[in-house]
Amino acid sequence: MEDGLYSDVLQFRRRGRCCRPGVQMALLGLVTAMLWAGLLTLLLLWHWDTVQGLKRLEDIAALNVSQVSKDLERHRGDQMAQKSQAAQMLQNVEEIQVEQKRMKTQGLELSQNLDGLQEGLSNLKSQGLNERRTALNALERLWEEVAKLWIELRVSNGSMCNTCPEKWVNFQRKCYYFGEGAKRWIQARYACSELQGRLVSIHNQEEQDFLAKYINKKGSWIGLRDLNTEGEFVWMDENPLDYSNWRPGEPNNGDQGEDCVMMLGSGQWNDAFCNSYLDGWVCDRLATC
Ligand code: MMA
Ligand code: CA
Repeated sequence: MEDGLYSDVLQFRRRGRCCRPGVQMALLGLVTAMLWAGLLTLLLLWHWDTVQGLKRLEDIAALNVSQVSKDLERHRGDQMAQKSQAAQMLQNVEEIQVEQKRMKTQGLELSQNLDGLQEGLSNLKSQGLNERRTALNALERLWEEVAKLWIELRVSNGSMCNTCPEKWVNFQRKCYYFGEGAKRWIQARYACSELQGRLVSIHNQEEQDFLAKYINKKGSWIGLRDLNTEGEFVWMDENPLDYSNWRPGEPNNGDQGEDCVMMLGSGQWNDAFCNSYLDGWVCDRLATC
């Protein structure tokens, strides 16, 4: 039974060489065909694998692309919303800036108005105070005139009207106090007011002669000064300077500026530095009936 291909192979094994040349060729062709078939199968398998892989990759890529495009779409939407939000915010900021500017101008106007009002108020206040002071002065002078008239009336009815408080000296219708103790002019003025009197005003020669008799020999402050306008002397009783008894050469407004008047020991007057301390000062007030 050793015929055909099998017997050829057996013969090839036994003899070390193979069969007939036709069989040899057929064998070779068969082997070659099998090899090709194997190779082709391998190639097909490999191709199939690759195709499958590519398909998978394509699917993944398509998925990714759709995901990315979705993201992109969403992102675009977000961006648009942000853009419109930003535009809205910009508009709001602009509106706020305009409002801020308007408020600033309004604030400035208000503060200017307030300044004006405050100035007006303080003007009114000082005007009111001035008017009050003037009215009080006028009233005081009026009272003084009434008191003088009253005294004259009483004298004409036979009253003496020469009563003075203790330590005060009477002359005609007035009382005089000859104060002693070093004082500046302003301190002397205050001392007289504490005694319900005023630094003395002198209006005639008789009064001057009376005072000269009692006057402190070292000098005394009297109620005359030119504090507000240089050379314009004013009496404390506000009556005009209708009489004077200056020492020759006075008033000279000496070197430091002399705005207050003193009576020298001789009885003559001299303008002196208001802050000088004088040992004497003379007050007056109306006598009573
Ligand atoms: C003093 C002083 C002045 C006055 C002169 C006069 C030196 O100054 O009392 O008020 O005018 O004397 O010589
Ligand atoms: Ca003088």
